[in-house]
Amino acid sequence: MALTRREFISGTAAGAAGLVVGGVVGKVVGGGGEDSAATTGGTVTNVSSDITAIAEARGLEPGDIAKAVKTFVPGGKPNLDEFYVFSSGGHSGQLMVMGVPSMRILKIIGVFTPESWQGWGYGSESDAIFKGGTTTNGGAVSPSRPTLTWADTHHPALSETNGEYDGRWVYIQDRANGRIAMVDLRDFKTKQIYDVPNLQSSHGGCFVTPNSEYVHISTKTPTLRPGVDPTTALENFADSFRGYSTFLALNPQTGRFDIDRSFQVELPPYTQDLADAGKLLSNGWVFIGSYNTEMAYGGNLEGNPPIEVGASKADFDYLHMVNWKKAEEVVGSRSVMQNGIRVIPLDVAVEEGILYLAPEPRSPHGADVSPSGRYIVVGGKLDPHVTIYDIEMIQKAIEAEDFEARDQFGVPILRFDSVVSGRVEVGAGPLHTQFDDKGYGYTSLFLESAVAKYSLGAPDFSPEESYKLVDKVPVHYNIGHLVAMEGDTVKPAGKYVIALNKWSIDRYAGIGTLNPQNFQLVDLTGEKMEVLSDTPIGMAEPHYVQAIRADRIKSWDVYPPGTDQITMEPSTHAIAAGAERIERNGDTVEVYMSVQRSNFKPDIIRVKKGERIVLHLTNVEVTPDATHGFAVPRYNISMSIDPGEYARIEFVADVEGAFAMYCTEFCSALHLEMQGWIIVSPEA
Ligand code: RUQ
Ligand code: CUA
Repeated sequence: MALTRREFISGTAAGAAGLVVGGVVGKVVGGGGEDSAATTGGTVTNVSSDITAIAEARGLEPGDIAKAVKTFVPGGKPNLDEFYVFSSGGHSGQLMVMGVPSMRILKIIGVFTPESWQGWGYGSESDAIFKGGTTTNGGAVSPSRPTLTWADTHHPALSETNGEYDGRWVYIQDRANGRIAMVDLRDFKTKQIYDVPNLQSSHGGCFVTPNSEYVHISTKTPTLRPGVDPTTALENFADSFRGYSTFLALNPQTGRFDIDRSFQVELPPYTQDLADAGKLLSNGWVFIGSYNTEMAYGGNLEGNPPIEVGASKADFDYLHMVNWKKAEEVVGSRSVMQNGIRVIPLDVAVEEGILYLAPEPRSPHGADVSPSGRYIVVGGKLDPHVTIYDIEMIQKAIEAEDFEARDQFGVPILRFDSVVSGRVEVGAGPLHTQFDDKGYGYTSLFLESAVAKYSLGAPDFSPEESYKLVDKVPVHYNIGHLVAMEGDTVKPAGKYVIALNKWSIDRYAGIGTLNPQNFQLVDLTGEKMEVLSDTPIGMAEPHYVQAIRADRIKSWDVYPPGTDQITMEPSTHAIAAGAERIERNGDTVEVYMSVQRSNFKPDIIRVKKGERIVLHLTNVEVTPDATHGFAVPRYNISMSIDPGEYARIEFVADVEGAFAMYCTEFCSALHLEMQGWIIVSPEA
């Protein structure tokens, strides 16, 4: 039946398309109606059931079909992704979220680097987070490049309660600049970037203590001590530099850093590497690997050996053991303030029994604590073994003062034999270790490109069964980290390991000279480990990943009305529909704007050149996913206002003209019409 022109405009078509009709916001649902069952998770209609014929035609092996079925997650069945993976975004500065086993990328969260989809760093209050994340805490910043807008993110850490992930917050560190960021998992957005004092760079972070008391982050390359002239600092390395182990206290309600309760322990100027927080039996300790205890500083054009040669001279470097419970007791009376944080000096740390060392063989990397907290597994890049330290032996050795020596800074070095309970020959280039629910360790083998599986010690295995290599699976080139499901907690889930491979030569269709990284999903449920799938990661080099059971995350669908994304509280500047207005105060023009399908109200803002515009935008929608963008051409402004969200932007209208502001999300059939004007007239 044909509609009249009038009927068409006022009714049927508009309703189906989700327009605003008579003030009622229609909801856009599905869109395809009955005939789109195949895309909405209903009965599959068109796919031929002759699986073998399809496989043959595509050149697939029979085994590929089982792998496909094990990992396929059809649209509309999100619960088939049993785990979320939080992956570092490497030098993209971001954090990536994926589902497991589908390995589909769900989101790339803007953290240290501007991200225009989320309006992160393009004009909203997020600009203040970037600015606040660039201080002189970790050393001066070049005045010609005053805001740090990237990071080399390595190690994400999920918050924990009783040693299990609680799905509340995730932290991620910046290896390049010694910073750390906090992301709230209610909305999957960054809330805080903190420039950690005395850390120019960092590696031993982030790692959360079992009840999220602290998040740990320590130096990578040691930092120049305050007041030292850099000219001769390298030649006087031992006196000029120091490392720092940082315990950032977390606010138990908000997850944010509480600097007043935080502290650092000063460390020798070795290159401190990866760390891990103790748990259960080792709760109260943090373990940090190190290399370059030779303190080599290079100078290959000045007649010195290159750093990698100087740093590999000794057979052993030192595993650092930091007793943070002890540090907590003495920090009030025995610390000094240094760049805004309490620091326990190195000699005090030694005197108070806060810091110990133990030898670790041949270019160590990785220091991973087993679920019971008993074992600390260290890989030696130039040694085919993993070395397994036992906290019970460590504690006895400390009590008995069973030291082989002290280093040149006076730190006691425990005897290797009195703290190591086992070594397993796993293969070439062991790096990082993860754990399953049955007492096994899984270590990545960088040189061999494989994952090794082996038994740890008691209580899961008898002495005869302990420390035995039981399986190995080849992965693609150059695996760095790996992650097992909840493999950092006191109750790992087993099931899968993901291998994070650095190279992807020959794996994917050519995309020019820079290839993606390659994540391989490994099945742990069978008798032998088996690679199930490859996923290209075309966004820099992820290092570490944590995997959490999906049902632990309780994220919001929509914000409570008027929520400020930064504070996560309702903003006093948020408005309800109907309260839109423009207020003038001197040369400031404050605009209270509502945002909903399909308009901005007000949609015209008139100012004089040089006036300051403060825009308070409230998305007054309550429909999940009804996000609107807000972009202003030529002003470098891009914002995202999710349903219920309040967002604020302040800028000087310093360019004259008529600027067509518009919504960047295709939000409704009249999305294109969701636009307006900022008119900047010549100065009065
Ligand atoms: S580190 S593999 Cu931060 Cu091993 Cu990268
Ligand atoms: Cu709102 Cu497009």
